[in-house]
Order: sequence, then C-alpha cells, then structure tokens
Amino acid sequence: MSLVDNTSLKLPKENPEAEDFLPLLGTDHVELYVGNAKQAAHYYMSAWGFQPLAYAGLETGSKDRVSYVLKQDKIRLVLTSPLKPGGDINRHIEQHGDGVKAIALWVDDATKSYQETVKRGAKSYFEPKTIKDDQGEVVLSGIHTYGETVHVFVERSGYDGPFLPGYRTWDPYYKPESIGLKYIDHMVGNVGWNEMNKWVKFYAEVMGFAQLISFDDKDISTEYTALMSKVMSNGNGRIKFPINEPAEGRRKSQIEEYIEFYNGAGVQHLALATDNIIETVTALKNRGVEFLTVPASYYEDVLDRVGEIDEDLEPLSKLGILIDRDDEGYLLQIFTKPILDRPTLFIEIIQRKGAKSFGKGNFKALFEAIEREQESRGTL
Ligand code: TYF
Ligand code: FE
Repeated sequence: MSLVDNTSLKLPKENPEAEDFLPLLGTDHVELYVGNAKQAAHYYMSAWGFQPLAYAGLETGSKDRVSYVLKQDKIRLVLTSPLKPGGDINRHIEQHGDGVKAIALWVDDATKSYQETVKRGAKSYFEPKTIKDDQGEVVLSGIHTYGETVHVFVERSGYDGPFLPGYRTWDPYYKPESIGLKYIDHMVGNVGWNEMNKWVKFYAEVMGFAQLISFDDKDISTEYTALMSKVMSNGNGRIKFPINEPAEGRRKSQIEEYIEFYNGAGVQHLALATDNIIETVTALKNRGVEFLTVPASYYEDVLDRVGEIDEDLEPLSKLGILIDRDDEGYLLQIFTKPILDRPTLFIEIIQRKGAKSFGKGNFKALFEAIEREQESRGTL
C-alpha cells in the first residue's frame, strides 16, 4: 500500500528549517563520465537536439581530461572523458561504464550549502573552492550521495562566461535545432537491497527534502517486477529525486539488473520535460532513438482510465506514448531503451498537463515492457 497516494499529491508541507538551510534554485547541470566524450557529444546533439555550449580540453590547458557542455533550453549536460590512463574518471568508467557522476545543483551560496549538509552528515566530495577567469568567478563545493554519484553545489552569480571558469565557448559549425526538451523533471537513483530508506533519510535529514510519494510492490502489479520507490522533493519542488530499491519477486528485479551492470547504486533515468511530446518523440524516433513499446491493447481502454485528453489518441498510440492521470491533471510519458551498452541508464520524456505524479497507472505496462527487454538480454 502507498504511504501517500499519488492521487492526492501535493508538494511537501512547508518546512521552514528545510527551506532555510538548503535553498536550491534548480538543477545546474548533469555530468556524465563517458569513454569517448567527443562521440557522446555528437550523439546528444544529432539524436537529442542538444546545442554546443562550452568546451575544456587540451586546447584550453586541461591536460588530463576533456569536457563538452551541451545545452537545450534549461538542460545542461557535461560529457567528460579522461585523456590519460589511471585516475578517478577511468576507474569510474571501468566500474560503471558511461554514467552520471554529478548532479550539480544551482545555489546562491555554495559554501553554506556545503557547511549545512556536511554538518548534518553528508560525506565531503570537495570543500568550497573559488574558480576564476576573466569573466568572473564561481564557487563550487561537493558532497557524496548514493553509490559514487555526487552533488556539486554551483554558485554562479558572479560569473558571465559560457559555463564555468576554465571552459571556453564551443562553437562548431554543426548546431542542431532543439527538439523541444525544456528542463529536467526528475532524476531517479537506483540503490541496493534495503537501502532505499537510508537514502530517503539522507535526502530528508542532510538535504532538507520531503517525501512526496511512495510505491511498493503492491502498486507494481506485474507478475514479476519487484521494486519499491519513494520520491523526494526539495522545498520549492524544482528538484525531485525518486529512489528505487529492488524487491524480491518471481524473477530478477529490473533494479537488481541495473545494480549488477552498474556495479552499485547510480542514476537510473533522467526525465526530460517537453511541451509537445508528439513532436519531440517523433524527432527522436526519426534520429534512431529506441523506445520501449507497449501492446496495442494498452490503447483500447486507456481513455476509460484517464478520461478526456487534448491530444488525439492516434499519434500517441503510433508513437507508444503512455498516459496517466491524477487529481490535478494528466501526464504523457515514454521511456527509451537503455542508451548505453550496459542495461543501466535510460531517458524518460514527459509532458505534464497538470499532473504532478509519476505515472503510477502506467507501471504495469511499463514494467512488462522492461521485462520483455530483460528477457531478450537473458537477465531476467
Ligand atoms: O520516475 C518514475 O517514478 C517513473 C516510473 O524503474 C518508473 O518514471 C519507476 C521505476 C522504474 C522505471 C520507471
Ligand atoms: Fe520517471
């Protein structure tokens, strides 16, 4: 049973202490450690409609690593690769394959963010430091979260450059058009057996987040899939982090498959918001991005479940877009297959039309689709 049903979903009750100690302005950027940042950047540009923003590498005096920064509306992705053997980035890639290293959060005061979270038990990743160039200065600090994932606090009010000091504008001739992705709606972490509550407590106590929703194995009524999930949100609702853990089921949980291939806890999916999911998903499909599919029967009774919607059902069913409703509105969502060779990270495209929930009504169809993929990999 859900502790909090997602049909009566509200932002966390105002918690003055929480808002005081860690006010977050939004997601600053997401950094992935990847084996080949140049080619990854091309994929996110050509397939996903990201635009080039900034670059750091040999040409800018960075001798051991290279980073490409991509942007689409409010979303900034940083793709980083090592240039030499050894070191933390190579080791991260060896352990996890390509994956999210840092979820960077935009703050007014990176020093205070660090002090307040470390005081409450966060493990330091790096102490506050000021970095400068001729366009101003930025203060950064960092703490660890689940697995080897980190949160970097970014205080950028004193900076005018394209991204961070040390980066220069990246202006290649190839500048694809946006496909309509607007902002990061939520980022999901998969953690190990019985670890969900530990990380829920971390986000509550160390970061001042509140729990929005909880799902357990009874909400997730496929024959096999077993997982539990709680959604944590910061005070202003701009940052939402669902946390999943595997649960014992008839066959291997999708979360367990992730943990095996990622070699530990890590980011499972990024949910990217669009104002026009039909256009966005059409563009992605035309560029070769592969999505999970649900049986045609899903669409036979979906409108009985969700009621009237603004869109025609035909393009939604053609594209395989899922629909769900809560008491504030409805949402449209679709999930890619894993975007890497390891069955780890995937991307969700979401369009919210009032709904603030996460698509509980789609769990059965979605998890059965994931199980078909697991089956094809022999990992079920
Ligand atoms: O973020 C969510 O909660 C939804 C549903 O392994 C979901 O996107 C939950 C667990 C999962 C895949 C998707
Ligand atoms: Fe999601």
